[in-house]
Amino acid sequence: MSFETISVVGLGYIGLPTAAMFASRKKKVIGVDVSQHAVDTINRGEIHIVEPDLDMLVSAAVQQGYLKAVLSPEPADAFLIAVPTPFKPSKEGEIPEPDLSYIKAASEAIAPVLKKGDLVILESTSPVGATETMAEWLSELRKDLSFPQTAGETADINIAHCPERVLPGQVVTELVQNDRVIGGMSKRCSERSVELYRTFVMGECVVTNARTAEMAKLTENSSRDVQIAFANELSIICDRLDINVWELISLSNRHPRVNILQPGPGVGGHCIAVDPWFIVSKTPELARIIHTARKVNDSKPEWVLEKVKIAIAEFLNRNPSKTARDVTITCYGLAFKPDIDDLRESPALNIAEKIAAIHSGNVLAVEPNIAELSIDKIKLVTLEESLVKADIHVMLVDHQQFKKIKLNDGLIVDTKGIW
Ligand code: SAJ
Repeated sequence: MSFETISVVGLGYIGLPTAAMFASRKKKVIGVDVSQHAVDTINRGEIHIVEPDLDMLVSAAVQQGYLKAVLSPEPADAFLIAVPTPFKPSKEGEIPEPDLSYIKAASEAIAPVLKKGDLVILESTSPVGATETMAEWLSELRKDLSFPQTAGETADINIAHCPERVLPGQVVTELVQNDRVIGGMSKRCSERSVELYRTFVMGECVVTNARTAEMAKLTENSSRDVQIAFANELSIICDRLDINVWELISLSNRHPRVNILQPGPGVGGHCIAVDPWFIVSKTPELARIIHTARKVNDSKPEWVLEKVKIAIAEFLNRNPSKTARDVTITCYGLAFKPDIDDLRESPALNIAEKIAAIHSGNVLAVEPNIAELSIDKIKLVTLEESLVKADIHVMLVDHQQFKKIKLNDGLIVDTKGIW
């Protein structure tokens, strides 16, 4: 049975591009989101998130009648769930637990419209076992249908986990080009999922089971987190030993089997700083390196703050007639990584806020990718203005615009090694 109508539940950074991609291949796509604003914006052919080339794709899909957004699910042949999986609030020092409430809500929303032959795919990054849990929720709600956990290959509803793995900023290209991990709850579930993704995926669709697919996604992001933690730890060691860590890494990376990543102010975004916790919370006594890496990366902003305090003391030492009130500090970059405008879960923003909280003088920020900033005590300025006014320059994000700067005076705290 082929897929005439495809429903994507959750129209965020992953769901909306995926919906638009199916629509661009002339599939009828029903996007579902709980946000009226998102639904209205998409139905006007516009987008509510920032991602290169997505605006054109969505506008064309809506205009040609292949994509529409709605608040509650309608019948379809395949349902892709792409809702957030954050973690639950936890106390300082506790291991955060994943919050599956959005997946549960999505399951409850689609259950009434499911029919025999439908395929349900969980795309949200999930702890191991979440796909089976979702299948249980659905079977509880639809006792008239059979599901793969009991009916296997003959199930009325097929279920798979196919994690999204695209890089923010390159979503449109990576959705098509990347290989796809397809974790069906049965062979048939995998086969049907491959058939669905083949609609637009040019990369290979590699089949496994649901639990391995869940763990594969968590492993990819944890691997990156551990490698960045190694670089961050090196940067702290090198600072103590008076060695330039960037020179050190570039020398070590000349070895044919060494490939160290880059240190920075910490790890941000909604994925790499979150997903490793899904492994740690499942197997806390076993996930020792993954847990330590999280702690190393999470503690880096505090270390940077200490460096800024030392720079303030150094400035006052050099200028005995001045007080802290007279010292102007600029933070260069607030986004969670270079050349994007996304400030969510950003270590750079976190450091800027911490500086503003402890410093009695002016705190400026240069962030070329945003037009306004409404944070108490931090004033958004142009690069030129900062270069004239700042006494201490804190480099937090290596945006293109900052790489060309030549600083003539002022103290520098450079977390990215570009000055
Ligand atoms: N970072 C460093 N040093 C580095 C590389 C990155 O400090 O050498 C920092 C960045 O500045 C940023 C954070 O790590 O704060 C994460 O950035 P990223 O570019 O490594 O990754 P994300 O979070 O934008 O996207 C990741 C990707 N995963 C992998 O590369 C394994 C992407 O493919 C996933 O789809 C995405 O997570 C996701 O949605 O899970």
